[in-house]
Amino acid sequence: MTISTTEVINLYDLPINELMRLAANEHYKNFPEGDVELATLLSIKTGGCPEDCGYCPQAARYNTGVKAEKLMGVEDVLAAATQAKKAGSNRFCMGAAWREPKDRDIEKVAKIISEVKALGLETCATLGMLEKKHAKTLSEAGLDFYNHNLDSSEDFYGQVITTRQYQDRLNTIENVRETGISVCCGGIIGMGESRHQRAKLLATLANLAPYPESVPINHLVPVEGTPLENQKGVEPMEFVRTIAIARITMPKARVRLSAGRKQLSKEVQAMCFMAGANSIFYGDKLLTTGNPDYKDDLALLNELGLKTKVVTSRHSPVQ
Ligand code: SAM
Ligand code: DTB
Ligand code: SF4
Repeated sequence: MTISTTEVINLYDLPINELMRLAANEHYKNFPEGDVELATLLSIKTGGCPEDCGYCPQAARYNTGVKAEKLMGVEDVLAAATQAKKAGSNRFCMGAAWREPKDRDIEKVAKIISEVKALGLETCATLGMLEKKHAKTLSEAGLDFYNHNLDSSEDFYGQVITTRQYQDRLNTIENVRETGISVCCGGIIGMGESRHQRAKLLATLANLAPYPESVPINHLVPVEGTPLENQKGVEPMEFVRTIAIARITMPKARVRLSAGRKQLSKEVQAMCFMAGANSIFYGDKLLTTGNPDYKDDLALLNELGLKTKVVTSRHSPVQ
């Protein structure tokens, strides 16, 4: 069943108590445990990216102070993954600042993935555009999820990114799907888009067939040196509404309260969990910018009485 932008707009326009009730119903129906998934990020290849994404500190063309580095070695990645596992993380997400990986990059990343997987963590990678043959290699290496965000509605995309087309993103998502890897796909809120454009992004995500298993909702982190450095973002309640609508329109997905949590109060984060968010990025760093301290996150979840997701991996956990 497809969802129209108008239907999403109508959800945005609901009184907050009605919107939250609809979201809470879907949340309870599909996730009766009410647990929160913890996903830890690691930038395995930082900076020097040829793309021009207006929000991104890793684009080579902007002066953001992020230095270009080479792909990390397996041992260093494994050390970070082991730490994440010890801290209770469920999923290890590896990010690379590439437009698209080359054959030799895929070989190296495949090796990294199989070793991280062997630690008993779910694996996720975000490496830019992906050809089908590369997706297949990653799938065979044990990749559980591929993150590739649509980021905005199609009609806003060109205002933020000119070095690729929206259709390129959709093609990669299709290539990933076809190899059996689960899709992690969401967007960024607060880049200067209208509510109508936010609604359009949510409708596009919900109408992917099937919709993504993981939906990261990022709030823009304005980074000095990027074209969006002075962008004001959205009111916190608009962000909460967006999370609630993601829950209603993609009821079985893990909706992740993603980048931008450092700018959100504990109370707004709590409202996001009540609106149906059931995943967070967990660890002191996102890719290049900060994230709340993991001890503070555990304290917040504890204060709210929220359980964290139990690891169900078939692999033996690290001692
Ligand atoms: N290069 C790959 C790509 O673009 O798909 C993977 C890495 S890229 C950094 C992954 C995602 O990070 C982007 O799609 C975007 O959603 C998010 N992101 C990057 N910079 C951000 C920022 N300043 N604020 C919020 N989200 C951001
Ligand atoms: C996603 O949706 N958000 C993450 C992850 N997927 C790769 C990245 C956020 C990056 C924020 C800016 C930075 O730390 O560089
Ligand atoms: Fe490169 Fe990804 Fe950053 Fe865009 S978002 S500049 S593709 S690392």
